[in-house]
This record gives sequence, C-alpha cells and structure tokens, in this order.
Amino acid sequence: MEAFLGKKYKLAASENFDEYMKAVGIPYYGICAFSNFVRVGVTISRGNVCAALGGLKTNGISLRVVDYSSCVGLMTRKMGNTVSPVIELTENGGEYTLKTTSTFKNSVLTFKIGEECEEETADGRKVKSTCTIDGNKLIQVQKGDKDSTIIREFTPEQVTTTLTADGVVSTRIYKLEK
Ligand code: DKA
Repeated sequence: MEAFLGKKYKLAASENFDEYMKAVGIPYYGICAFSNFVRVGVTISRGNVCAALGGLKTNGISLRVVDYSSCVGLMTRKMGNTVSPVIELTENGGEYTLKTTSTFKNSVLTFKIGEECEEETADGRKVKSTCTIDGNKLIQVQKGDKDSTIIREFTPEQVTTTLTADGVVSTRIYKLEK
C-alpha cells in the first residue's frame, strides 16, 4: 500500500451510487401539527426518535409523524451524485488518514489497521468503521443503522471503490490526478 500513499485520485466514473445512498439512507421524520386537516406546523428531525409518537390530538390540533426521508434524503443524494470527490490516503506512525474532499463536503477517516473507530460519513451518518489491508485493497467495514462494506483497490493509475449495503453494489472509479 506504501506506493499509493500521498497520491490523489479524483472520481471519474460512478455506477449505482444513488441506489447505494438510498440503501444506507438516514430516516428523517417530521412532527406535523394539523388543524382541520390543514398543516399548521412541522418540525423535521433526523433518525427515528419521533417514530414512537404516533398520532396525538389536543385542542383541535392533531400531531402526526410523517416520514420525510425521501425529500430530505433526496437533497443529499443529489449532491452525492453531482460531486467528483478527490481521495488521498496517508500514513503516519501506523495511523492512516483517508481524506475525501469535494466542493460539497469534506470527510476524514483516521484509523489504525484492525481497530474500530468512530466515523461521520460525508452524508452525515454516524458509524463505527474497521479497516484492514489486503495487498493493495483497503477494506472498510462500517457498522451503523445500516451496515456497509467499502473496498478500495489501489493501482498506480486508479482506485476502484466498491460500496455494498443491503445487497446493493455501487462501483466508483477514481483516476490518479497528474
Ligand atoms: C466514495 O468513496 C463514497 C463517498 C463519497 C462521498 C461524496 C459526497 C457525498 C455527499 C452526500 O466514493
């Protein structure tokens, strides 16, 4: 893996990434207040904390939980499909850093081989990741609300990233920046 450290690779091709983002998508719920079937207020919250609330009625106002995942997730997915990130893997004293930078969002994953670490993904999920190296492959196992595996295969000219979640596979090709 040493040969590829400090090299920058930019996204050149992407397949099925939208389906992958859907598969790992964060649920968003809104608590909506209705009066005579007219919506008079809404507050959107991330995760499934509101899911237990169900329907509630007080003083002619009824509160309902509405699933907004498809609208909020859509914006994130749109950005994810639009940007062409650059990835760079570096190493210092056994600690690796994988930087993903783009015009929309930057993310940094710092890890030691085989040790679980906390990660906030570019699309905002909080997961626990364990990374291992097998030859020229960096294998990342993410555990969270939705589990996922990301394999990055390095060659001098490109990195092939294969992302898998819930049986959905996305392949993204990053080319060496010259
Ligand atoms: C990959 O390594 C997947 C992660 C790319 C993140 C792009 C930004 C997503 C913004 C929602 O190719």
